[in-house]
Amino acid sequence: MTQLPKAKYRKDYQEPEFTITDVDLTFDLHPTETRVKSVLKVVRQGEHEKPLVLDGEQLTLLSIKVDGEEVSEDLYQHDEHSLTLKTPLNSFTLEIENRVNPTANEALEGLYLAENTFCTQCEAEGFRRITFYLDRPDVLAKFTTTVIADKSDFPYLLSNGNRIKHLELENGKHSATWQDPFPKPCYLFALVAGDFDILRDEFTTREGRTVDLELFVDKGNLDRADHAMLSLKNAMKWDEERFDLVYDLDIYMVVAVDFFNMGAMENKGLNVFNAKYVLANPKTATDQDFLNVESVIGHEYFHNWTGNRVTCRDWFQLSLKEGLTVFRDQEFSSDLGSRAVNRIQDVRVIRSHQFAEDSGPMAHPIRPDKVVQMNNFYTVTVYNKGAEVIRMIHTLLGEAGFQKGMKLYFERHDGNAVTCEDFVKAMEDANGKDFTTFRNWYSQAGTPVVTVEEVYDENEKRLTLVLKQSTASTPGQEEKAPFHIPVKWSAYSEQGQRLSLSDDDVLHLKDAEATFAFDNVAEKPILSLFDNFSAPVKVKRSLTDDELRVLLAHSEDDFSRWDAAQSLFTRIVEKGIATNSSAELSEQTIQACRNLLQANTDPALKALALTLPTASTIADGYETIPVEAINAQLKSLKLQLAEALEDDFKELLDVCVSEKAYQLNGEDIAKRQLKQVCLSYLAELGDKTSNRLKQQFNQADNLTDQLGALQAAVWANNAVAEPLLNQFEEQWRGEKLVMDKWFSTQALANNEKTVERVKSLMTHPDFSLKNPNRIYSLLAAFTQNQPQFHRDDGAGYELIGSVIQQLNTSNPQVASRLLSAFVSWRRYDSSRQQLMRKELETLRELSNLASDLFEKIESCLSE
Ligand code: B3K
Ligand code: ZN
Repeated sequence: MTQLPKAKYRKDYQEPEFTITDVDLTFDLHPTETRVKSVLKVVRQGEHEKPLVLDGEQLTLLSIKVDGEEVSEDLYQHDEHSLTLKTPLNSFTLEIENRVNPTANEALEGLYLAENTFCTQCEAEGFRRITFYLDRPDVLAKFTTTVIADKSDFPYLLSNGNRIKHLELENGKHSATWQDPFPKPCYLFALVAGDFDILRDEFTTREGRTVDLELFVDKGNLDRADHAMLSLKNAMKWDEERFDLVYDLDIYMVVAVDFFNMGAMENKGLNVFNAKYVLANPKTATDQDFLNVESVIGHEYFHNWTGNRVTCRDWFQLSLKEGLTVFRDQEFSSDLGSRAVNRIQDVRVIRSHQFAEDSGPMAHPIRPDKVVQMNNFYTVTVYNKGAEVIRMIHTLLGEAGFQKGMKLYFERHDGNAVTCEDFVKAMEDANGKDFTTFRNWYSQAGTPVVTVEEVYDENEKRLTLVLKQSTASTPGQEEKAPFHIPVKWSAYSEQGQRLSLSDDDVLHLKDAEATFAFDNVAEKPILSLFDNFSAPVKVKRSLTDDELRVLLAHSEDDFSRWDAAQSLFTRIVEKGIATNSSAELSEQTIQACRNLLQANTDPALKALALTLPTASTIADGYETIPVEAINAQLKSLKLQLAEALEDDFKELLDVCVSEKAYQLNGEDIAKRQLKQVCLSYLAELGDKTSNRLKQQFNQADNLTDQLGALQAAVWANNAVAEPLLNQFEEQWRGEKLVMDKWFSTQALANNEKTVERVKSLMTHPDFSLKNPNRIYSLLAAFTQNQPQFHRDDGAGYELIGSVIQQLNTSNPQVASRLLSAFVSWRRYDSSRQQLMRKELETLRELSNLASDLFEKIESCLSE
């Protein structure tokens, strides 16, 4: 490495010394030698004589002019990362020409060419790989963009805003000019050139304006675009109704591409999407895929206000737009679908991923203080915990108060680049509240642990509830101040009747400890605490199994019912581990599960409640993770449940099997979900389920059921697993997004041949280390396979370590995502620690280690 990557600190923020008001870009697209001409109106900010320093990476500088005059060589300096220009002028036009090579760009950041499509990705700091610029989000300019390319290969030339010109040129070329009237930071710039099929539609805003909607998909994929279009229209309508926010341009374009590092990107007026979040029809996409399309289409659309119209001052403020926009997309999905199901799924993400991040060496507050490589901070903490923090504000203010805060936020900050503090202040001011303690959620990392003590005084008829909070130290933050923790709650009798102990359904824990006393309490109540997961905390509490079963059966809060089931299962697993024996599932718990299966409850909630906690959620409760024991206990518990409830599962499965053709609606989705859970339990019972599995696989008229049968078979190591895998491959070979599921299914199989299987699948014709989706579906999925990735001989580590090494130079962002699997290495036993450490050390020695990997490895290995 020539130079060690340097950290940036939030506290060092300084306003820009220059700004850019107008940008005029011309791209002469060529696969290996694209020429970029950039004309910038630059204005000095404040009184100083400093030079102008523009960011630029991997660019070939061709020429530089100020106010039309070539700049002499002694007045500028060009190094690996920047272009420095000395000038006494306060306001001038800077004209730069440079060259880039889109074909060589496998990192998929900046301008790249993949599968005959030119495409850009600029967030966070990719624009500097396109041309020299002030690549920071607090420089907002109006962009005009002209794209020139060969017309037969690239009939569609797209950029942000409205198309103002189209010209036929010589040599079979053409050009299109786009103008975006809204000033924006360069991370929202986009350009796409290629050949597509287009789905067109319109949306009429509530002000009566017509917005053209255009969805660009690969040729032949029009029959998979309808759901994305419908989702977009639903999102536009929902944002008007719930948030009072109306779309602002006359056109909204979404382009689906195959090569993309993440889910999608909210570029102004021109979203670029990973095809997997656009394309869906019942044969090639599962119910979950349909729901994901809706949520990601919504998310990117909602960014138009929360992210684009009001953007981030600096990248430490990322959660300003991401936490808020995730909250908005979660609410969108909940308003359109099942609120309870959505909530439970969101909590599962927090518990199995965010809690782990918050207790590891990369733990950071939702507003980080220190960053080496910004791409490393698009995390479950910034996004999902960020959304939980917004949700707590919503809990504190209620819907009306929250919307009042949003209104003030836009009144104050529309068109500006602002901070998380500005958001909190708007919420406070609009409601006359004081969020001083609440702000600790922004500044402190780590998951608070809330300890609950309950004492019921039979004679005094008084209940005393003591809540205590503590948060372990995280890197760079030894001591933690108390958080403001909202505790939603409800109370029940032993028979499950709802009791009313107070009018207040939220308790506020703001100090290290708080005592709440309730008088005139006739009988000992069972409290349902943290209803709806009202705060992202861990709870320590000694409820009896009987009490948990009462909550499971009777809590009025669906999340708490699900949570009670999860606690019951977790206890069984933990007890088995502690006693080193296969812990028994009690008759009462079996009966509680049976009651649930037979209850008049949403089938999707039954499915979720009967799904065992993930290995990583269980692991979170241990300082040193007992890999084999967790695996053995989860297996044994699943088998015991399958045996005990066999008849119930069979009966329900038959009830859920539909005679009707596939339909995408909440009721049918829920039924298929429950059917899948039943099938996956029955698959544990061995060969007697084989026929059912085959039957469902062969008769399915949709991918949800077909893949469901395949996964149940493979994950239970059923005898039909191999034949079904072969059949699936035969049917879907070449269908990339469907084959991704075939890869994941095998990568997640819990059997001792999985490492070898994954290795050999890397040579499959449908696999490629160049395409992020393939890497995620086979290799990232494999790292989530606790027992097999952590195989005791280290074969899993070696496999992923060697892939990271290969990706270090070609696609560091994707490499860094895979590296996350090693970050918690200290949580494993000493033999595994050694093996994981070896991989980390090997990577650290790489001569050209990417900053993305460098940052994570350094924090992992530092004492
Ligand atoms: N804002 C983008 C993520 C960009 C990631 C850059 N490494 C997508 C989103 O959150 O909507
Ligand atoms: Zn986002």
